[in-house]
Amino acid sequence: MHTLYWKPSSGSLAPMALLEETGLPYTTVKVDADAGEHRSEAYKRDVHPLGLIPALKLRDGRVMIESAAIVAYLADLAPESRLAPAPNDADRAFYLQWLVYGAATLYPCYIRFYHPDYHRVRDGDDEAVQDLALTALNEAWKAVETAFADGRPFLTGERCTAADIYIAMLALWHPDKKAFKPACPGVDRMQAAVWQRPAAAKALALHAR
Ligand SMILES: N[C@@H](CCC(=O)N[C@@H](CS)C(=O)NCC(=O)O)C(=O)O
Repeated sequence: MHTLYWKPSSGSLAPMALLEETGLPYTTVKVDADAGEHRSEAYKRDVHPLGLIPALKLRDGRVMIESAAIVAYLADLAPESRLAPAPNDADRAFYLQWLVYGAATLYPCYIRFYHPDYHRVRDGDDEAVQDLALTALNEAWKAVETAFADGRPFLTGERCTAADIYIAMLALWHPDKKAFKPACPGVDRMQAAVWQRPAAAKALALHAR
């Protein structure tokens, strides 16, 4: 049995959606971030060394971190869910590309935007940090939109993969939904399709505050 450490409105959404989609048995630990539980020495020692969410305790008791890695791991663990192209499928290259792009390029823009204090060098920096983060975020989303130029419903083609679920989570966090929709219509259609899936929708409902 896996155990997901999660909190509402956070990067545990995609891992939980994967657990729901795959039907793998799991339990959850809801981290009381408002009380600072994730910053405790015990949490950093036993769960996440940086005091972040999510984390996944594996069946053997070890704990893995990094939301995209958790998503990829779960998709591979349940091949019958067909959420990960097989290693010998050329789509696998782009599946991995978008998963890692989400984690390495989009996610950090959000952290800069929503936590300008983490990047503050001097008092009064926050607005400039947020402006730069939003510009970088919108540039980064433009690149994702190119995947949908041929009208395909999902990032790698006709089938929803774990990368779509991950990117759909990140699309939800955009601070300007009104501007995002017309700027990235392909991403917007894809994310709406992801959240219509009953299993993903269950995780989304739990993550709403
Ligand atoms: N690279 C990490 C980032 C995780 C992360 O930044 N999580 C945020 C929530 S979305 C968090 O735990 N923030 C708590 C804090 O900053 O105190 C991953 O993808 O798992």
